[in-house]
Amino acid sequence: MSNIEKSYQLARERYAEMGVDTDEALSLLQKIPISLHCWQGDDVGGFEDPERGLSGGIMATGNYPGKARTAAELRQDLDLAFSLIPGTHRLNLHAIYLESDRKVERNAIEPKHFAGWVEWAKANNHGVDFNPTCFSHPLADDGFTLAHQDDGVRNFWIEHCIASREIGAYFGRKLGTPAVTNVWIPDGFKDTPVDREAPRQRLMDSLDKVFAKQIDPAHNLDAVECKLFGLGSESYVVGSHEFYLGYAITRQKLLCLDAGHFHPTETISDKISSVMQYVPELLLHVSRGVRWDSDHVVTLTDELQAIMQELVRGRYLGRTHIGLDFFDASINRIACWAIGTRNTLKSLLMALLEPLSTLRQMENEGDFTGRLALLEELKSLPFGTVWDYYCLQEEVPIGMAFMKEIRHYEKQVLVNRE
Ligand code: RNT
Ligand code: ZN
Repeated sequence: MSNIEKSYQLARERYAEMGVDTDEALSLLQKIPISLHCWQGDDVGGFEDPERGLSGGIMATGNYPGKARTAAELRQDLDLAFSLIPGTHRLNLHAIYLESDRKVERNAIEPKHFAGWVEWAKANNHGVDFNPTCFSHPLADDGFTLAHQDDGVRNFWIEHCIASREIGAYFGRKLGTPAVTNVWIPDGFKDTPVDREAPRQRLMDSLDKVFAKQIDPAHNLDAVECKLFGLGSESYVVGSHEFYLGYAITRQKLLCLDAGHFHPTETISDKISSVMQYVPELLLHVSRGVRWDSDHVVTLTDELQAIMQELVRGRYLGRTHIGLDFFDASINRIACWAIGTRNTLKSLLMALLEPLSTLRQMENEGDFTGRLALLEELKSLPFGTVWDYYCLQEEVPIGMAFMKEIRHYEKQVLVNRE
């Protein structure tokens, strides 16, 4: 027996004393897919036009060498990232990651432009999620897309979103697992608008057109993502939280909550049990805002743990799709995926290792002292040992060993990309 296995046996006993079954927690964890966002691999560039910069009020800062320049490079990087993460996970793809020899207009994208991704996903057992790209485009340069005043521009983006849902459904059909197609648009004003209503009416109308066609939920699920502000849309964002909450409830769409899209002291963990009373399912963009929606790599913060605790305690995992959303160009991009996803899984595991029935009983009986004492004791239980054992079981690197592989890849592959 290896040291990790020996330690695990002890940890397992320690948890069992508290009524927690670590084996069961690990088998639950193994079934939870995380959707890795392709855009961490190339600073949200995409392959449509290498010259075109990122727009839409989001930004990846830094110039760490070795970003992926082609779909083949991105898939190669993703393969490494996935090999460092225990479990079987999904890929979250944006429309600008299409593959084509000639320029394809956004409103003319077709499933065939994503055939390479399907092939790769099938071969590697990844489900795929999808996103229309309503930014980094001349018709989005004035800051408006689905809520644009001009019918022509608005229709262009409606067509793009309709085409995107079809591509989501194509992934769902081909891979046997529904794609979550998430609509996020940057629309908003830098300075105080006079009319806050008209753009919202236009957005509502556009979305109804986008979603007019029924698509089998076994193939595609629609989600909408709100935001508080962006760079250049500091004063007003059309698709605010209230807007999309109402939209998702009335249309029974998935609501996407991005951890970085609220006021800095506002957390999404407390929103989950409220919105779950009204929307069918939830999409999470697990991210980390630092002072603002800065999309930092997810670390093992209190809020990350609180989010996962809510999903487990509220039994929402079956109705929640967990996706990541951050983009850091100042450090190794593959490490970003590995660190952020491993942290997301670690916090899920911590939540799965809670003696829930004891905690609930204490709370229901009004024993708040006991509840506090137990919650605090749990923090120093040998969770790390259970995690290491999980990595061993899933045949992925244990501890810092994942960085050795990244360093090696950096020397062998990434440096040659400059
Ligand atoms: C932007 C949103 C959105 C994007 C991706 C690239 O603020 O969070 O989800 O990050 O679509
Ligand atoms: Zn997001």
